Amino acid sequence: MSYSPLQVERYKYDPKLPEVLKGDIQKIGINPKGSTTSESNKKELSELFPRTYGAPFIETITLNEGIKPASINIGVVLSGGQAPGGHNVISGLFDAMKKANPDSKLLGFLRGPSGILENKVLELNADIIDQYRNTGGFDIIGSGRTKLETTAQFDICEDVCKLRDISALVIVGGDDSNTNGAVLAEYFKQKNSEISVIGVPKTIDGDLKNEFIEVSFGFDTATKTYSELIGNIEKDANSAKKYWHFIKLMGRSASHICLECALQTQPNIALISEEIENKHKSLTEIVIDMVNVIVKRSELGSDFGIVLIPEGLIEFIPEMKQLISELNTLLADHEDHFGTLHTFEDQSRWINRELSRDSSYVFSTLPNNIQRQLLMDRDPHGNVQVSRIETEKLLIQMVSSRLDELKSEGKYKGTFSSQDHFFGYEGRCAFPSNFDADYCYSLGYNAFILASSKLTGYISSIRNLAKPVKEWTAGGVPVTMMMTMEQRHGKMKPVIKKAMVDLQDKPFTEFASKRDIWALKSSYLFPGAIQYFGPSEVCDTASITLGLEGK
Ligand code: FBP
Repeated sequence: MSYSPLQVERYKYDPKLPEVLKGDIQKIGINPKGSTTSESNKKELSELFPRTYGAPFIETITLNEGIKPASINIGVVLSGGQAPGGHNVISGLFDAMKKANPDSKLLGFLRGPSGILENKVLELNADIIDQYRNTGGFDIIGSGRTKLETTAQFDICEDVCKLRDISALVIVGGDDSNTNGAVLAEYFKQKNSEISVIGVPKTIDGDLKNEFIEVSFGFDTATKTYSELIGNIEKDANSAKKYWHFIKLMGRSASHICLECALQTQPNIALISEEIENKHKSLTEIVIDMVNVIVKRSELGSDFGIVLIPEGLIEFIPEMKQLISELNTLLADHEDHFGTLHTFEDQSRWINRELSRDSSYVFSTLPNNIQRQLLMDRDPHGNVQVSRIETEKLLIQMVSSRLDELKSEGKYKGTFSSQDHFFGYEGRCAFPSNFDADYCYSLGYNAFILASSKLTGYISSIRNLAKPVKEWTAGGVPVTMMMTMEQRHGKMKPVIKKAMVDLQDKPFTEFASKRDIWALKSSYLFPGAIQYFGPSEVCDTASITLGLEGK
């Protein structure tokens, strides 16, 4: 095996722990603080989770007396998309459990939750862990998107845990995986099984956050990686002065990534889906706004610029949302018939007949490539895969034809040349920033404290993150406390509410107060590559969003 020089140096990095987790592990314990309730749907949730609802909020504290924990086996699983820092969650968990009792074992389920169902396990020892410390990716045990949600699956989980003598399961995942983890915890309790389930908040998207989870891990590194790339493109654009770069950024529905990258790089235009939905902006209006900026910049002598587009934009534009919803229903209800239509022409003729008048019109106005993308394979839930719709190209095409019209009317004299980009996978497996390395290590370390205290249905929570690491606090939050009921696929389900960009909160208002200046002037900021060694203000600072939210 050969390693890059940076990988060798990162192996030596000793992640910082908050003061409260630093002491003798046998003296670190928990301080339960009264019972809790969910923010809404208290009755429904307390009925759905009779054994875990209302569990106390937990603070991790230093005890006066030490207790030597018995050895335990813990199972760990990585669920969903990769996010930088996952390996440090595992190494933090491993180090804590080995310090507490060297006979304890950490068992990694392979390739995500399906690893539990298929009983595929790798025992993680020091030699393996050491190869993955402070590195990106989830390749230590792999990840997957299988959902654990049926009773039959829960029974297999229980059998496999019993077979492996596992007394705690640590699920590293996003809102869905943590919700399912809480349902599993409730099920285990109902069956009088003592296996505890502890979650760890992961997703680059940044939408798993609330009063108790300040940020999901991976957001910091992913946004810094994208911002480096955007800054480089800004430099290029400002040097060549000939291209408009349309950059789509991953992040699924919420625009947190796009907003953070905009704050870090000060582009000319950044679209925020939540604002577009709030203002009911149509696709045409979005294009007109963009064209206005392009024309004004051109009049100032700048036929170049940077546009940031959130991945989920298309679903927030009212007429597109309606079209997508009709398409999803049509393709689900007439799957067999649709499968017999082999050419795109036949498909679009049939679609146009079946859609409502408004949606049929919207569909007909879209460029051919976008129409094709809208008819592509659905995801496992029967929904169009929005991340595969090339919104950046759609906007370029629409902006370009509007500019042609203006040119023919003598209202635009510039030249419009464009480049499109999509940054997503590029940021999901970067070496975790020092922030994510420290945060994830602490989350994993703390997950051990919660698991060994026999808590279940909790999520590991490290807070006060805008402060230096030593001031971070640690504890556990009952997952039911973060839940609400939402309609999913026609049924009311318990879910952890996804955090969307709050248009009243500082990250957005700060952006909104500056964007008109950024639109016309080239006020680009060049964050450069993530720095792992050097002055703390360059290496250790958290995201701008976290700082502005000031939690
Ligand atoms: P998670 O929510 O599972 O963390 O995944 C986030 C994400 O990176 C989204 O930003 C993106 O839309 C999606 O995963 C892509 O999924 P896939 O890796 O399956 O292509």
